Amino acid sequence: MNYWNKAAETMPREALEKLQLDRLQKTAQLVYQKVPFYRDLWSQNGILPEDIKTFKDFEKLPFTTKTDMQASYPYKMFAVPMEEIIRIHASSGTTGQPTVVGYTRQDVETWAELIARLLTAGGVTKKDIVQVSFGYGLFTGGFGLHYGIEKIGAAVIPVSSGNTDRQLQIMREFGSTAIICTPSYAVYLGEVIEERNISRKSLSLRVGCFGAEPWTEAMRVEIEKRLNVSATDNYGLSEVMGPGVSYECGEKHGMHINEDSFIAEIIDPQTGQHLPDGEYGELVITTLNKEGIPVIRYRTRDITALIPEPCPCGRTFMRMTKPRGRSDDMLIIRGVNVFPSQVETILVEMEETEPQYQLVVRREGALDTLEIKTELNEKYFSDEMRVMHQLEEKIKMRVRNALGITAKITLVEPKTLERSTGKAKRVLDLREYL
Ligand code: DLL
Repeated sequence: MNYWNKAAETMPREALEKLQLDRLQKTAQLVYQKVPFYRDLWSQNGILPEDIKTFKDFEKLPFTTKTDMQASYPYKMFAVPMEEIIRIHASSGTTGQPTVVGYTRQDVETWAELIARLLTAGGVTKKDIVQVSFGYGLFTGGFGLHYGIEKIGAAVIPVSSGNTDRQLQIMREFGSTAIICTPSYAVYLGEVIEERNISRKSLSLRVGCFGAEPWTEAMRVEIEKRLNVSATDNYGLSEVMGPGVSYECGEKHGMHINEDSFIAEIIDPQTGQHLPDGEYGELVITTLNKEGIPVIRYRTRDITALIPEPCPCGRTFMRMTKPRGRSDDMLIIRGVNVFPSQVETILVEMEETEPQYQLVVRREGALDTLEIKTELNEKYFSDEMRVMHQLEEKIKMRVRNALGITAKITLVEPKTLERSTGKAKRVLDLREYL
């Protein structure tokens, strides 16, 4: 079994829970003493850090939200003086004010360790040449992965995002054996490889570690085929670290949460109450060894479920399912909850369409409407309106059967929907809220 840190990754649950409680108590003391936000919030609720003696006590702590992080812009959540901070990143801020995060030297070291685990689990070894096509910058993807790759001793190519022809030239001429990017960019790379008639033999790729956005099992099959790699998923978010929160092993069935560094909880997003293992809800994360910005019970807005069964790989860290998307990405169309990933599964499984799509939501009168734009596979293109219409009807039926809603299907020509070199934008919500 390919572990990076066998002792940590296969620690017996009892020892792991003891370690978690110990680290939690230290983190609670730290934030209470150093971060006014927590001291004020806990005081209002009559809580002292020494009250946390068990995991049940922990559940009394108030949640931290994205809004709290934004209100602390830029440095008010930091638990150490600036002289201890050696790196600053920020979330993209697509939903309002960006959140700024700071890392101490120890945080950067811990981060590299957690990334080394995900790379190793995904099949990367020191012999690999790893092309990082995540953006290097305030986004945590590029630099986050970079230090973990160096830690395991592989050769990192920090090409960053963009310029697809150059990416492919480097991939071929430098002999990249591993690729790190978003799954949507991986699909695009595959598409351009085909378009340029680049022979698979001229490429040395064998593994791909993808993350930073939701993607389906159907998309994995597509990427593995197009890039000729073994593809694994990994998850994280800037507010609690960046990449490195959870990662798939060779089983490719759920992502192991680095539980020596994080406590994961699943709550009902409406009531805030815990949900039983296996039920989908909002993921809440507490950091256990962060120094720069420790966070307590951070509401990620990501919808996932915990998989309590032990994994055949031997890791004892609990797994989470692939997130379905963020609770704020969930569309409610005429009362029906729709995640873009559900549409993705339908489209990717159909031969007639390419794995490229966009969902457009409008309000017409009092009704919400959903339009699904998807690209036609070249082979199925027809000049006959009737044939195209039949195909649209076929997709419409599948969507209706799977999701219970009627959508307008628009087939567009191959390669006409916008490609992203980072996170794909799948939803265009044109509803006006009065
Ligand atoms: O996307 C960190 C990251 C970089 C993770 C590289 C993995 C690889 P943010 O930009 O703060 O950080 O965005 C975090 O992206 O709350 C999820 O909604 C989504 N997300 C991240 N990874 C996955 C994944 C990085 N594997 C937000 N599956 C999170 C589904 C993901 N969604």
